Amino acid sequence: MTNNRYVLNWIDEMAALTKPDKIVWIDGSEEQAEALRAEAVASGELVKLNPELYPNCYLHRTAVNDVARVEDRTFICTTKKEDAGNINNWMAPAECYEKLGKLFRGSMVGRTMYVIPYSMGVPESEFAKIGIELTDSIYVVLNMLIMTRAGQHILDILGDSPDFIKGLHARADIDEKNRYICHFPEDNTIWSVNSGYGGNVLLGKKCFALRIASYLGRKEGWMAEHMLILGVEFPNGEIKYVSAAFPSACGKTNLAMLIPPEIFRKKGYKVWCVGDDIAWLRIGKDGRLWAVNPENGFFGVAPGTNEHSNPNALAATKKDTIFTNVALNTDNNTVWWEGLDDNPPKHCIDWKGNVWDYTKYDKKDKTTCAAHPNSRFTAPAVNCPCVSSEFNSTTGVPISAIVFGGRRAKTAPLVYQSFNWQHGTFVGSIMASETTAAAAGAVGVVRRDPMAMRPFVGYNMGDYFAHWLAMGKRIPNPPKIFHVNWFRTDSEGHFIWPGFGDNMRVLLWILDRVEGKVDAKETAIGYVPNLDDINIEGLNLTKETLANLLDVDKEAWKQDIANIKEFYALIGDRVPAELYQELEALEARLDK
Ligand code: OXD
Ligand code: MN
Repeated sequence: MTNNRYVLNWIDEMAALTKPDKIVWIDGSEEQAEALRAEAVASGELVKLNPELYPNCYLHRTAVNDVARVEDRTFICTTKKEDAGNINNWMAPAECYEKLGKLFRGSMVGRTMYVIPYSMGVPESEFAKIGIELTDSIYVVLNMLIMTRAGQHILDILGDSPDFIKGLHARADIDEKNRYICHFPEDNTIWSVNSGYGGNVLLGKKCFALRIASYLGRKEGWMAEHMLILGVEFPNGEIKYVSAAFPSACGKTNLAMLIPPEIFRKKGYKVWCVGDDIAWLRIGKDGRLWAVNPENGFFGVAPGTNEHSNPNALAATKKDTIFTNVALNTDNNTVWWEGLDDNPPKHCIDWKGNVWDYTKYDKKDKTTCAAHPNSRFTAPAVNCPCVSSEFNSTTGVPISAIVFGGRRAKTAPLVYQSFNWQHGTFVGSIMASETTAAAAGAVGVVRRDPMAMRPFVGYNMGDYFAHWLAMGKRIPNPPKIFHVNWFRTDSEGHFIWPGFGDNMRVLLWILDRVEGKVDAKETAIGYVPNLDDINIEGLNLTKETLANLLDVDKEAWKQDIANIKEFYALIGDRVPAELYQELEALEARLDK
């Protein structure tokens, strides 16, 4: 425990509000975690899986109304509305404390309040930041023990300092009409109520490591980004690191754990995963940008994860993992999800807890799914066969390239390089994804998602762009910035690029560019590869098809411009003038 009066006073205050029957401090020991697992199994909160096939693995089902992050119920509570900006929902702090205070009041009567001291980042590292989460959910405790570094040692490191993020979570009634995920960046505080779903309640993740951290990063001169971090190892043993931002459902975890195609593996190329979701970046003493993954585990989407798409992620889930909302195979007490294999279990309980009839399963109809489409695994990073040896490094890894990406059927080529940091910031600011025929709803609807941070920036998006520009001026040796699009389609709507492991071919071009090893073609949008510089050996893809993948369709881009202008206008008057200059320059180049 601790004598830290800031911690103790705050816990007293929160306990007086929520009125738990008892308070339990999470010490990080295996004995305590095991006792909590047993308690959760006894109460039905967790199902223990087959200990031979899935040692120390558990299944949890959330309420059916509580299966995803809730952007419309997520608020940034700054004193001034304009500091939260137009893209975020805003509530005045006093109003929000009052409103949520009513929901928290007495919410833990008859329950236990768990105190979880945790660090985002290796605690000994300069990057690290401490948080304490108070929660009435054992599921949250056990997930936080996987996703963060948690326990008594964090309190010891905190000592008497008031410098920690205060997180309060109560399940309350899981009432979706009163569900709130609220951030008070000026008070280092997060309040989350009426949810039990990971993204809303594991407060170290999106709430702290992105929303609060992005605010702190701006104040303190560093960056918190929705980025994976990977290392490409060359046959000579040298490793170059890349960070990449993609909107949800664009294969971030798959890219982070990529297995190179055989022709590259044979030559000795490897890919190492440092992180699959969040990067904290700081300028190093050597003038480069260095990154750490502040998390300690993966909270990955299960459906679609299989031996082909991501064997590394699958391997990571084979022990010490908590599954959420996947299906339970009752023949052998294991888990299943759509896309794991083509053998749906004959005897199965679906994610809602009902008996599931595999004969009624229709791949095209999501309502017949056994696992929820957003079902998850929470797995320790150390379980991943390709986890980087730098995963626990206190200094992080030096980033050579930043990659932005989206899901665009026509507009964006397979890959292009920005002209410089300012232009690269512009490229990130106009990131977008389109809905495809595979998803329900209208096809081709563009959602702008700057740097994949639209749901995660803890302040005004215009100020966030300005922070990117300001960082660029301060980094003596900045990474080069690229954009990729794995999702270009042909006239029949089929994906042209094979993706997955073959994305290695694009990563290698990117790193060749960083090293100045290859020239490129200057186009209106940036530098595009010369045809011979992307290795397509062993691929069933002609040079002509590659040319199509790399083609810049000026008309499609001109149509995009109007949409970008509308989006900038929506963000409002804090969009930096430099980005409007980049937009004008792009328009002029397209008209040439
Ligand atoms: C996530 C997300 O859960 O981005 O990582 O939605
Ligand atoms: Mn994410």
